[in-house]
Amino acid sequence: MHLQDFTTYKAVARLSSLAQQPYDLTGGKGLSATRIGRYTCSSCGFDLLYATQRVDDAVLAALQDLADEAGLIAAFQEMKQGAVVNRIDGYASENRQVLHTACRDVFSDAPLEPEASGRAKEELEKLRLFLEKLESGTLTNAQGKPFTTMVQVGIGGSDLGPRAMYLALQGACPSVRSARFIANVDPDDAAEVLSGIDLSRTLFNIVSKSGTTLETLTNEQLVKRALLQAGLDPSRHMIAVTGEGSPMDDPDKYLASFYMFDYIGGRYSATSMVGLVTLGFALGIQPVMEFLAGAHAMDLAAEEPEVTKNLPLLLALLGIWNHNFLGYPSVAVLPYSQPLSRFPAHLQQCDMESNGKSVTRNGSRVCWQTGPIVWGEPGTNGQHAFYQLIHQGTEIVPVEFIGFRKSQYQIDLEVKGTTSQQKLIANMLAQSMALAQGQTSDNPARVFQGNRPNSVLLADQLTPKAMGALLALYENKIAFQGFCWNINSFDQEGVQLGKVLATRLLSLMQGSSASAGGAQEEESTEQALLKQAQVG
Ligand code: G6Q
Repeated sequence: MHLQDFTTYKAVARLSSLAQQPYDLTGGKGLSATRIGRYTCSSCGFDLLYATQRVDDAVLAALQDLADEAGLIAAFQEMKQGAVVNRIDGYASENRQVLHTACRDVFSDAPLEPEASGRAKEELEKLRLFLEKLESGTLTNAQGKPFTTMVQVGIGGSDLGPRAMYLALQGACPSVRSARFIANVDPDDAAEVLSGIDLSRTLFNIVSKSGTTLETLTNEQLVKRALLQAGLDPSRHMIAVTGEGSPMDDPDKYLASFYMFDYIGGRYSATSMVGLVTLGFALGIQPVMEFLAGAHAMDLAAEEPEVTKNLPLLLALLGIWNHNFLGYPSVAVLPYSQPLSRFPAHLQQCDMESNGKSVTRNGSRVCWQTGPIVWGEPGTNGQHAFYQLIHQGTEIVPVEFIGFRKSQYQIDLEVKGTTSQQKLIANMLAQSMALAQGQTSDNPARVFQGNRPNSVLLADQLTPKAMGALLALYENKIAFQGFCWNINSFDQEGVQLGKVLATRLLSLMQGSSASAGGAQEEESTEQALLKQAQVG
């Protein structure tokens, strides 16, 4: 695997010079029919229309050179084959394999990493049997009634991806069962969820890879108390997903237990049991398998060496062009699909926790930009909110639009000659054009400068298979960018310091200052803060 500084690649110098005069999208000829036809990349049911990016053939050729020089495809293949890529050379680090792709490499007899895929298959089989028991009525509540709700209790990677996937797919697979989520240690999160469900028909799915996360363990106690107060036996209403050997790995305590493994990062765990148990409960095993098949297909497509034929690699390199060469600090992911309402939040974690890094895989400080700020909201709602800045603000925000030709529920109405779905897609394409082409006017307030880079990702319908492919598309995009920037996309040291300080503050709140540094004559920063905030 290459461990080379980003700035040392020849293609980087070439791209820097091309960035002095990027392609002009404005005016009549900027977006010709030929250009729209040529700059489209299709894979796994998705079409990426990227004529609205500020690229031309010279830029695409240089991006190809960058991918080749940096050995991006080889790095991705090594990751899938089980190389220890979660590490910083010469320093203490997690020092692990990165094998979320093995969770979906379960369809052939010769998976790339047989051990990890074998374990994934075992867990899938456990899930299938568990769901069968629910279906057949072998597994019921104490009154013999079926469970109708699953509440997933987990945070970060144990919440964001699973929640986004469930919301994305609940409309695609009609079911009598549904899911809710509790993540925040804010007691109002649990209180709101608990107040709206029938506890006697609920299974709580406690999800924590480490089995030590403060928020999740606290919320586990909260739901346990709620069950006891309702006269219910918690051991009949709680299941767990955790790492092997974690403090939560206690099968006696739970009605059922599933494993996830240390080579699957939290933010990459939606296709492990962390995401699949709740999805399986709410949607059934068949959609789960289709979801995995979609993700696996995109993992295979990501091995294509030609940039313009490899959707995840192309999206990654367009992102690098906008961020490192055109200098735009953020990227907005704007799904024109209500079911994808939490997908930007998931990507925010997956991308920013992965690529928000300042040291290389050799431990030296980077001297180039790494991950961008990622944000987004569903369209068309966003159009009535923050699009003003995207069109006319001084900050240029590259946009990744995502849309589907058909709605999920297929309940629609023609009003004034068009359906709601047509209105939705017309709006998305209109935004893409407006950002790229802009508009001239005698009135300065009505000038749209244009040249605001964006791309449109389109598929037929948001099915489980499409969702799997979309998830893997972004996971692989993020991995490619991390390899290119020579950073470790798979650790998250940056979340540790806050946790340590919160523990110190909590011990002060308990009246024990021992862990805050022992007896001190002067008030510590922690004590002063608590006093000033009046929460001590
Ligand atoms: C993700 C991070 C982080 C993690 C949560 C929950 O990559 O590691 O968001 O998922 O902190 O951790 P547990 O699953 O161990 O409770």
